[in-house]
Amino acid sequence: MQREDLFEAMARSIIEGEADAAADLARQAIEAGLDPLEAIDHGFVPGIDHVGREFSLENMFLPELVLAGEAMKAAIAVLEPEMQRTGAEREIHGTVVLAAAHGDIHDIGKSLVGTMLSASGFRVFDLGVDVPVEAVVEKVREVNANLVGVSALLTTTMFGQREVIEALIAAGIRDRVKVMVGGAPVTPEWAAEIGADGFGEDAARAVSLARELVGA
Ligand code: HCB
Repeated sequence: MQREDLFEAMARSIIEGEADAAADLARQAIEAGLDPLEAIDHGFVPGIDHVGREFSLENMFLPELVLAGEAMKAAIAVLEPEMQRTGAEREIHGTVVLAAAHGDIHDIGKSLVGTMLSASGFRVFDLGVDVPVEAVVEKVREVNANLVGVSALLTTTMFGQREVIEALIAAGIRDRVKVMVGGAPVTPEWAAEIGADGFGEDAARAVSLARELVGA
């Protein structure tokens, strides 16, 4: 299959919520020697973005959103070991605590950022989704993290990113840790407004930002 056809089929597998087809196309991408992140960004992400748009226009509904999310995860599960393998580095650049803001259960993008960071030489502690602010602060202390990544996909949960920063300040450890934020509704302006150290537009940019923030 040609590259563009493969990308199109990937997007379609997500739109149709076909997890098996998505996983199969991910395997084809690996066999064709495609960069896994390129397959995600040019193949699968356009599919999930389409679903998001149709959902907001009420042309698609929650069950379709769920199926699309599952298909996305199936594709990433196939590509993940390949990302780890191709990015494997020995030197540890820093320790990152990752979390989806409290109230937010979207984990696809955050997990992708975690995979890419760990493949790029960061020790990653992914606390998962709907994470209370206190749990982030506690983990930062416990593992002596020098970077925190907070993901938010909802306009309502973005405020949780600000709360994490406020809690780090209240705990007296804000100066020891850099904070990067990301997620579909997040902008560089929002990051600046809440006092974050940076905004990661996608997984690749989150990795370069992380390196920059820890001076690696
Ligand atoms: Co969800 N959802 N959803 N959803 N969902 C969104 C986010 C909407 C924008 C769809 C829409 O209306 N257009 C919308 C939010 C609207 C808003 O707030 N303005 C929405 C809604 C409304 C909801 C529910 C409220 C629906 C309902 O129940 N009625 C509900 C909320 C549940 C909750 O969190 N409390 C809900 C549920 C779901 C699922 C469970 C069905 C499913 C998630 C499955 C899962 O994650 N396991 C889902 C999905 C799949 C989406 C869309 C379609 C895709 C999200 C996604 O995975 N994108 C999304 C629409 C969209 O964003 N296009 C829609 C792909 C990843 C790769 O991109 O942006 O997440 P990403 O991550 C990037 C990037 O942002 C950055 O790097 C990542 C990798 O490249 N990044 C970081 C992310 N985090 C970072 C942290 C850092 O430190 C640095 C960089």
